[in-house]
Amino acid sequence: MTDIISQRARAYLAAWHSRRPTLALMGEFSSGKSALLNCLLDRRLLPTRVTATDMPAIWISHGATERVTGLGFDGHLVELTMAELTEGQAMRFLCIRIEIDAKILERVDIIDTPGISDPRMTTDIVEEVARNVDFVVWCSPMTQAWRQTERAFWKALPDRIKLASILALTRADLIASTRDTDKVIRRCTAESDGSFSAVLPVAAPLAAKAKAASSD
Ligand SMILES: Nc1nc2c(ncn2[C@@H]2O[C@H](COP(=O)(O)OP(=O)(O)O)[C@@H](O)[C@H]2O)c(=O)[nH]1
Ligand SMILES: [Mg+2]
Repeated sequence: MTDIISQRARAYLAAWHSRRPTLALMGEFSSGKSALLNCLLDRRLLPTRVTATDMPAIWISHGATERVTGLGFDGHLVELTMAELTEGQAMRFLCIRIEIDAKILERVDIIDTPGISDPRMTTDIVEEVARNVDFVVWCSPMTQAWRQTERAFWKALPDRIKLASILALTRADLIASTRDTDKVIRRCTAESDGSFSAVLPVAAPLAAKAKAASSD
């Protein structure tokens, strides 16, 4: 399915981009994007799954009251509820905008993008988002990090955003020794030609546990 992104839809995305610095979570499906997002927001906003998820780009912004809006490929806006999002309605839209009251969103908008290797999804929206975004946190599972498909997609993105971006090596908790962790970090730093500002291990379950312990 390849829907054409209309000029009107593009104009909405550009207007949203101009409001705050924006960070996009990118990577293949099941690379830990939504798990990391939930950590950053300190709540379980989006589902995390092993299989490809039926979700378009999700744009999360600060808002005092919760509001969910779908942006159609033709540029029309539809008010939605969170319940409708989980009912598979989301795929009718190019992008879903969620406004919620989370601390981090006072500083930065966060976009959770569809996995680049999901055969059912077009990567048009990921490329469209990349055009305006300020920086990317590229998620790649540490157990099979920085594959050829990821490298090719990354290479094609604008240089402007690359140097401010981070390679997050997710599922770091599944690597047994720090020696092995260091080895993967070194390999990924070399194979990304130093194009990221940092290559960092990320362990979503440990982050969630640490947060829970600090708020006890
Ligand atoms: N052990 C471990 N599992 C993770 C981590 N991050 C994500 N996962 C799991 O990996 C699967 C895919 O994660 P998800 O966030 O949905 O990936 P997405 O498709 O990129 O959004 C889920 O089963 C998550 O629970 C992590 O840091 N450690
Ligand atoms: Mg996801």
